[in-house]
Amino acid sequence: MSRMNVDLSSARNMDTVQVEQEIRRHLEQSLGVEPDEATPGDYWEALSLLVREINLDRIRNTRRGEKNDGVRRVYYLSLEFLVGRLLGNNLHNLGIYHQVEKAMVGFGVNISDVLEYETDPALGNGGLGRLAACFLDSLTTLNVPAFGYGINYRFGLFKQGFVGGKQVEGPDAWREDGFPWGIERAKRKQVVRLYGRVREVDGNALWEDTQEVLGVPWDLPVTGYNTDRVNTLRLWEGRATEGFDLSSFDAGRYQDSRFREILAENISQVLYPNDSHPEGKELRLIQQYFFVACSLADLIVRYKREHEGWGQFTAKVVMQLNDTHPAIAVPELMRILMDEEDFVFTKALDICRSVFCYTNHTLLPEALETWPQGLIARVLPRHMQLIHKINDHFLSKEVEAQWPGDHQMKRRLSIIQEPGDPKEPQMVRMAYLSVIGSQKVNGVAALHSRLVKEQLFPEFDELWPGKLVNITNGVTPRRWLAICNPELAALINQTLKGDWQSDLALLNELKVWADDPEFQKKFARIKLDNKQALAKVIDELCGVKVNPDAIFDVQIKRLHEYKRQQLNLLHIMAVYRRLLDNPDLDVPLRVFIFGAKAAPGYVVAKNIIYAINRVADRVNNDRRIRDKLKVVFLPNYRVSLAEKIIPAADVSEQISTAGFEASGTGNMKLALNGALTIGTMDGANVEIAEEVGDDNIFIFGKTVEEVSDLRQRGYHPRDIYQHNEELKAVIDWLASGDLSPEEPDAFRPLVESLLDSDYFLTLADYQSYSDAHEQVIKAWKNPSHWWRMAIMNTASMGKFSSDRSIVDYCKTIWNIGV
Ligand code: NBG
Repeated sequence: MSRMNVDLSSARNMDTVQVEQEIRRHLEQSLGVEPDEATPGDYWEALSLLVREINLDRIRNTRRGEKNDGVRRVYYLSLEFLVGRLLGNNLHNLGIYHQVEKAMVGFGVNISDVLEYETDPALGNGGLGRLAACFLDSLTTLNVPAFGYGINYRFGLFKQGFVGGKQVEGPDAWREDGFPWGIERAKRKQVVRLYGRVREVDGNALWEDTQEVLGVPWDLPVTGYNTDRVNTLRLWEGRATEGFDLSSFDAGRYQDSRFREILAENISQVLYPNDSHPEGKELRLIQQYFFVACSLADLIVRYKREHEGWGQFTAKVVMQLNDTHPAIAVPELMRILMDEEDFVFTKALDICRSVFCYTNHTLLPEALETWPQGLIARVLPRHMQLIHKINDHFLSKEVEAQWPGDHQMKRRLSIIQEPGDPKEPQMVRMAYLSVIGSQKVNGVAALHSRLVKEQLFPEFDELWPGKLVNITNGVTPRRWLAICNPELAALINQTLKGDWQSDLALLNELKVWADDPEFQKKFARIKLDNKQALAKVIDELCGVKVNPDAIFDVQIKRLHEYKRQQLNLLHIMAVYRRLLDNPDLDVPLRVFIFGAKAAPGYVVAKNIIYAINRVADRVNNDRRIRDKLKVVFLPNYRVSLAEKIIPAADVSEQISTAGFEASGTGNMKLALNGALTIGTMDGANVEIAEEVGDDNIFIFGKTVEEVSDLRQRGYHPRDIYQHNEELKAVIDWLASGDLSPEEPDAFRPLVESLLDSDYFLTLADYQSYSDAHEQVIKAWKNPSHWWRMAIMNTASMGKFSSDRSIVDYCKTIWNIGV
């Protein structure tokens, strides 16, 4: 391949002519196609190869600089990284987006068609995975030396389709057609051991008779905004060790050697599709250990290359455990330090407690991971021993010192949970292991962190004051405003001095324009353009025509009863009935837009999707209501779809039961793009309300305290149902079979869940929610008021940049100067 004509490290300075030459070079010489024959897919590939070339060059420079400086690095360990499409983001970060856009015009190709060609790497479920991706973006932007470590799943989160309104899941082989961003680094492979047994020899533990699998790294370069640094997201892929294991083959143990291959090939096959509910399967535990073992071995090699001895380890390495999924890293590092590096137990534990930090993302009891003790003992026998050792030390020394002779307390804080029923297995509480093995533990929004202290880990907070902290989540303003909403970004650029993309607090200066009629007009015009674009997407995906003048009311997030899509649905059904009762009702046009995947085994969640689709079908085809109401459920919600919906949203539904949504990040993205929140006092909504002010948000529903009061008094959803005529009517309608005559009992799971337990207090918050929607309508009817509120929302989102979150992590947790 001929050499590139420009200096790679200064891609920022490339002009349109140079960019055009480079694209041509890749088309002709990398792909062997003539520009006039090239498809958008060819252009996508040529551009991706160009960016890859630039990134590789910068990666070398970055590494060289780091080696010389002996830097402290952040390692972000996460089973999920929902990075989204990479081309647009990289071009933007490299500062050549506009040059490329112009060059493409020269080729007669529309850049958005080219960007649209890329498949989303769906390596995550939802908020937790997307947060990891925003954090990598900000780490790089802030020039923090960092690695992400995770798994290169062959199949990402399933593809969602609807058949007759019901969710069907299909495989997502996202990199089958080639993915130029990944760089395989076979030479840096690691060997991971599993199963086997532990033998004590002279006081040393030998882990023997193990099955071995290979982890091969696959690197994604992570670029940042306005920096030449390129960090690395290193994703591990499972492979069988070379060839057959002849020794076991000769011995006739063919099964054993096959087993190893099957095991290795399966490890990185699929992402578990569960959000806020762990799977508890052996393969999932193996995935966790596999990526942790590869990552630790890899970072220790890097450390040893740069430093003599272990003396500097805690100064140079910090590992963030993204939820408890990588918690097995604690005993793994103990094993390396004690069994391979001759550290004594207490010293090894000290090291763990300096290098590990743990982020908690949920309070849902069923979402807090536990593993049967017997399972860990079988898959990772040495690790189970070490967990016991950590636990014994913790209980007999640390808990004993704080609460002498308190056996109840020891039971309560033990990593090993005793079953209520002796027939049930003992369970290993991964959250406790993470807290005990870490330096700091953080929640992801102020309210959530308070509840982590008060409800989840009060004893740990008493034992180690200051260990539990809060870092409120954030989102990258590059992807979630500059790139996904270019018109709004341009308006802000014209209005503000300074670079809001690297200092989002600057948006605050927009507030002086909030009442300016001209500015409002421009802001509203941009929203309308974005809504027109989304209306096209809706027509393509759902076959429903929606009017861009309507209120676009959006709920996009995983489907879960605590997030309460069912509350939204009940209200929509009520609105429909009101319109049937009085088609002349003076209400604005409304379009309710959903996007959500349900875990394949979550019956009620799937039932809610089906109900929404059935109601949508009915509403959208009912002439009597004269298009005043439309309901659409966009299939296969994912990052790239979010980028189209968010800039077009007028209303953002953040309606979880108070105390259940740890933070939310969609709430931030939507408000940043000028949508008004209708929400409960939950997660980061509380801080959003604080920033925008009570006048610029629609808050409803029970607070955390009211929720727990109500529960204590005894909650009876049927009483509410009996006393609220409208609510009763819509639930009866759901139960009647009218919406799915061919299957009259179809909505029984949902109806029963609402009337019999209603654990998430949907009915208790219904009236307040419905009233809040009346306030939304009132505000919409006064456009200057509405656009003032919308502008105030965009202007007030400075706090929610993931750059701010990362600065907080650096200061509060990682001890890194930024
Ligand atoms: C999710 C929470 C969200 C939060 C993200 C990122 C899990 C276990 N938790 O509220 O539900 O925004 O984490 O912190 O996915």
